[in-house]
Amino acid sequence: MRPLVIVPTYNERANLPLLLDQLLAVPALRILIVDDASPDGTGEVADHYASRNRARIQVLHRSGKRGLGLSYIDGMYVALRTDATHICQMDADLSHNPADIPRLLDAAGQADFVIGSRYVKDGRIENWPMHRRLLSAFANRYIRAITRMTIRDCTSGFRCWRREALERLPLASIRSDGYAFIVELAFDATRAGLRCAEVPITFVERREGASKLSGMVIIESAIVPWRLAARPR
Ligand SMILES: Nc1nc2c(ncn2[C@@H]2O[C@H](COP(=O)(O)OP(=O)(O)OP(=O)(O)O)[C@@H](O)[C@H]2O)c(=O)[nH]1
Ligand SMILES: [Mg+2]
Repeated sequence: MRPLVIVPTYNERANLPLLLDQLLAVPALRILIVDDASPDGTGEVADHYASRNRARIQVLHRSGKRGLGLSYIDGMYVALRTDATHICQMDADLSHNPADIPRLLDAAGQADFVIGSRYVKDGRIENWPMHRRLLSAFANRYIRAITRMTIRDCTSGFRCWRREALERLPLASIRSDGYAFIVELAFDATRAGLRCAEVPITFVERREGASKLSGMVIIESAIVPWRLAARPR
């Protein structure tokens, strides 16, 4: 197994060192950071770590804040040019625990892609205020009802793809960003007939740095499920 994890960053300077230490503790895991020229210097911190561990850490610098979705797509193209057998994705804010990655990789033995899920048995959320819990729970119900997807946590950004599964997705035609990108990717995967497994995770609210969840992101997320549902089979 040759796993690689893609980590998009925007102003995560305070979280990156601890995150990288924890990711390096996962056996054989290679790390691809995709930074959108963070004003707080996250990109330089990433470069510093990469210069000390070129075998396992790589940094993709993009010019300016151009969005989470496009960061992932660029990262996925780079990942697919390596010999990685499994390509994971996760947030940089320590909401996702690197120590869970081996469980995701394990589950990929019986599935094409695996989601670290808050909404299956034993899944948890820590330190989220009630309004964030309600928004997330509602968003998942809303998306499932409109798109008819059966995935419990379609907005989770903690995932592991078998290389062959990712290769089958129409990455070039994905148009949405933010949470909507995460949802569209899951939708395309289900439409492609890929098998999904969900493993429980404990999601912990970020302690450092600021959330990038904006009104625009929420509006896009409300519209995208309708666009997906209207797509001909
Ligand atoms: N490269 C890149 N990364 C981004 C962009 N926006 C967000 N990110 C990263 O994507 C991940 C998720 O973003 P968050 O701000 O944590 O968004 P969130 O998890 O929806 O919000 P919180 O739960 O409040 O933290 C983090 O690692 C961010 O640094 C972007 O435009 N470009
Ligand atoms: Mg977050």
